[in-house]
Amino acid sequence: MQNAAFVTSDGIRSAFSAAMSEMYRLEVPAYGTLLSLVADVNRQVLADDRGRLATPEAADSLEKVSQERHGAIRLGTAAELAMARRVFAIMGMFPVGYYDLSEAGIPVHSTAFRPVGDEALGINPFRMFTSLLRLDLIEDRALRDEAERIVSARRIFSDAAVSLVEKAESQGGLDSGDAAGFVAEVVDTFRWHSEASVDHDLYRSLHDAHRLIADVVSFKGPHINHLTPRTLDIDAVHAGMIDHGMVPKAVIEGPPRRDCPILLRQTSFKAIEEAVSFRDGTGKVHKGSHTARFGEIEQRGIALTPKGRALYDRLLAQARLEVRPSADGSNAGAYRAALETAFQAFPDDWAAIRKAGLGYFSYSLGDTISRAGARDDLEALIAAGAIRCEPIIYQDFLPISAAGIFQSNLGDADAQEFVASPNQRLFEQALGAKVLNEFEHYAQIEMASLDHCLRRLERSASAA
Ligand code: OOG
Ligand code: NI
Repeated sequence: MQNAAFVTSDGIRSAFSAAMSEMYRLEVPAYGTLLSLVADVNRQVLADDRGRLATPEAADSLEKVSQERHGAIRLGTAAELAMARRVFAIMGMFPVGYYDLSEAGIPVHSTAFRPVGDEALGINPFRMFTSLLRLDLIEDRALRDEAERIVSARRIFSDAAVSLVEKAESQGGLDSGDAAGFVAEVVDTFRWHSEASVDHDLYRSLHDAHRLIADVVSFKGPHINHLTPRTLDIDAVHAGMIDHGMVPKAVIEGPPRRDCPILLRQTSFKAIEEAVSFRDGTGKVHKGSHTARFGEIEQRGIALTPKGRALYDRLLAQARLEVRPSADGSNAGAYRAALETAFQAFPDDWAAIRKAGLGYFSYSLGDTISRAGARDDLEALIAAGAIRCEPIIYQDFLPISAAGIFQSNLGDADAQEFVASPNQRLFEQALGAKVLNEFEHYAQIEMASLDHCLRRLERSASAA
């Protein structure tokens, strides 16, 4: 039983995401512009009642619909990742999924800390896409050692943050004063630093090894690199960005626009160039710049089963083989067409998706009471209106999309090749915990909802 004086973990997460949003709007004004564009488009969609078509989720209030759904940070060491896990646990966010980005030329592997369970997701779905730098992928030995030395020496979480984590863990929660202090300390961890912690020469070498390495190693802390509100019409927001002075990435990542949305579609405005000062050993200041922070939007659809996901992966690969989206957007139309053509092979009808075993659904009792209860009769029960089904929304991420988001914000020119080397075991060792397997998780939700319905029907059948 949680002490009544404690703030719930959902409450702490909500306060955290609101405070992050406020900080980011102040730090990156273009992000504030993006938020108002998203709110305008969402308002329009809800007014047109296209919302029901655009999203399988029931329409929430405009404010809730348009809230941030995720952010992203990049960490430098196993110790930082392990501490981040403890910090996020206090906000009811747990590591789900393993994403290997080395395959796409990005020297990181990642997870998403997120709320698990309908109730928590309903209160506030904020997730943090969290990447761990893989210095093992830097070829230059001396540079790798130096980068390692720098990140190992820094402390990204304040003493106050760490002691509040310990306090929360030992007493099982935080009262409102401590919770507010905790949120302030954690938000501070993800603040931007306009002074680099390395000199400009080292920054250049790190940058030449990979821009992402410079981004992680050159600063005192892991600045939040983007936040992502939810939109009900990603195509409209993408198109509207230009009119509002933002430079959108060339293409929307993920599946094409469909009647029955699947997985996740996302796009962003490109990272802005920000002034940074670098101090050398003699105290001389070099004025330079760094490009890392951007704003993103997302639109989610149904969670796919392994079978559905394999089909998605195959169709995406097919489209990308035909047209590889180029960074300057010159073939964006051709890419969109290739994507649409490829995805004609993916059923665009909820019943067909369900019957083919491509997506996860949650089952609930319908209005009609039926006497039947056997699992084989599921289709008959659905047809009779005794059982209703609804798509389960995908709450996770997609590695190829994530790579596209990383890439377009690192400067598209210098895409690099690494040997794909997923290493979930090493990642979990650093994290100090196992990540939840997202497919197993969705399957469990589906199964539990179905079991619940069938048991209720069986009971009412035997009572009749
Ligand atoms: C994370 C990029 C991945 C997403 O939405 O797929 C991501 C990063 O740039 O650090 O946030
Ligand atoms: Ni993102």
